[in-house]
Amino acid sequence: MIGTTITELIIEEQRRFASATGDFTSLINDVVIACKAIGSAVRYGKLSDADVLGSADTENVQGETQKKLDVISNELFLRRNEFTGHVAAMASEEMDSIYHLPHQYPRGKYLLLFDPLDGSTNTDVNGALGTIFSILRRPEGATGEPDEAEFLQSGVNQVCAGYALYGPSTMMVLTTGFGVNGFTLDPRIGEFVLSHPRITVPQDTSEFAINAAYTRLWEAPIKRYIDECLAGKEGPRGRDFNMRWAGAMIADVHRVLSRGGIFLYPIDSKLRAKGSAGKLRLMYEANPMSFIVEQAGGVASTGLQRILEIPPESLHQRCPVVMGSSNEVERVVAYHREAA
Ligand code: P6P
Repeated sequence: MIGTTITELIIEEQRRFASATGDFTSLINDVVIACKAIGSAVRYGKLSDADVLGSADTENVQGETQKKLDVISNELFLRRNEFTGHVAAMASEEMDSIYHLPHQYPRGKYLLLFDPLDGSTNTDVNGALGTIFSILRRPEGATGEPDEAEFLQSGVNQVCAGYALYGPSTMMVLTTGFGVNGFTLDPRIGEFVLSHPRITVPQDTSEFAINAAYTRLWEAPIKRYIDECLAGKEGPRGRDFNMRWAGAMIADVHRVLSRGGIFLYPIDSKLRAKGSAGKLRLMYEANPMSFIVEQAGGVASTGLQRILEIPPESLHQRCPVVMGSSNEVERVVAYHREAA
């Protein structure tokens, strides 16, 4: 008995729409294959003669030194999805501008955005890392070759968001707007099988995730929230808190989805001085993860507004991120309002 695969679940959801053509299901399948291939490269990288875990001699648009796996993962996503006729173009953290399909391939109705290897510095230390993807539809009436403007849609327009987590087990977690389901890769059959149906985030938590090395740079609402957590039982929260920081957003947010928690990557004085709105990227990190967290009953905010409602102005723009257990995120939002 194999259990429910991603394809079966997506087909079940597709049947809700009489007009569905199967394109969407097939696109998800192509994304799943790309994630399986990336997972394999991550898992066996050091053993392969290509030694894919080293650093490439290149930088990405973010100015970050790319790992060979960053480049390989990006290539895998492009190759798997460029010829199928389901997407009209793609956008990646690893590419300055949108990716136009080779002219001989048909254009589809979807736009695929992805961070092919989030947390790639964890490859050096055998830490967890993953792939994040987001699917938008082309704007109504759009024809011909897409341009970047077509991608600049708020997160509420996503038709699908998901991530692959390359940890002790390889998992995929995704939503198409009807809740969140988790699948575990069964290496015996090479399929992702439903293992965590209808994931929901507990409303309360005593566990926060933030990089405390930046404490001196935080703005007042964040400092207040974390200080109160650190004050523990004797402090205003009346209970002790725990802290975790995985160095990969997917790993931290997956833990939040699994047992509750609050993940924070706020803006700080150093980022502000650089004119940056945050560290994490809106289109292919914050938006897909926010869609998933909200579909699981959590809250995803910048501290000042719902992430999914941010009107994008550029493909690689960044934003502050506070997401997870609703009662804790709402408290951080309240502190921002009071400070304002
Ligand atoms: P820091 C990984 O580079 C990433 O984009 C997120 O996945 C992760 O949460 C964050 O940056 C880690 O940032 O400043 O702790 O290294």
